[in-house]
Amino acid sequence: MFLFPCLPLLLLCVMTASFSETKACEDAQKTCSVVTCAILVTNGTPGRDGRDGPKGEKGEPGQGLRGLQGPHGKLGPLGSTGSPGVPGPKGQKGDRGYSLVSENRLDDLEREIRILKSELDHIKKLQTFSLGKKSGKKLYVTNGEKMPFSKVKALCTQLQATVATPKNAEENNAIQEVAKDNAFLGITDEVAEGQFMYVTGGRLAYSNWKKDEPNNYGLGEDCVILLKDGLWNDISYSSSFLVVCEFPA
Ligand code: FUC
Ligand code: CA
Repeated sequence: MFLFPCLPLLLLCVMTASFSETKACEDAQKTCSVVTCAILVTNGTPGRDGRDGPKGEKGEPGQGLRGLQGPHGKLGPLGSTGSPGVPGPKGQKGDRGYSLVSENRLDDLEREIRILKSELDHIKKLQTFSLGKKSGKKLYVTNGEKMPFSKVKALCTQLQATVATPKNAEENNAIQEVAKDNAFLGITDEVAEGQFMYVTGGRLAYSNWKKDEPNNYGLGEDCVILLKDGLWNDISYSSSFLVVCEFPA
């Protein structure tokens, strides 16, 4: 029990031993002769860590769980061209190539077309001149024949034209000059009696009826003729009158 008073001294001795200060111990021994400090100061406290050694060799792959797959690496360099593949199946027979003969024939045809176009253009000019065709005006043509209205319609349609139909006084005069006789006009009231319409469709925009006409005389009159004096009379479709066809302006 008499050791207790010396305990703090011994602790101090241990704490300072690393500095090889045996002096404190010697001092302590003077006052606490029972304790031998020699045993307590044999090993000093560990020194500080040394520097890191050289890097060791790469270890063996670990045995733990595999981590998640990392991102794709960079695109590698282009590989060398592979060997040619197996030839494909034989294709269909191609078109006949242009031989020198057919090429010359094509040139001949093109030259002929150019000449024909030029001749057609010339004939058109002669025709419009001979028929008195005026620029921007409809062309009225007659062959001098007289026939029932149904035949007049059929003939004009065949010529890609319509039956002459005056839409104003000027056109009425032009038809009168061409006809010089009673001629059918492209106007009828066959759909509704008394309601005269254009054969091409639409109600009348202009009329030039003779006095007391239209009168739907006799068994009925659904067609219209242009009289020599330029006035109109309703007439039977079965009677024969001059055919005058109208061509667009
Ligand atoms: C007048 C005309 C008729 C017919 C008859 C002979 O009555 O209105 O359309 O031409 O004459
Ligand atoms: Ca009449």
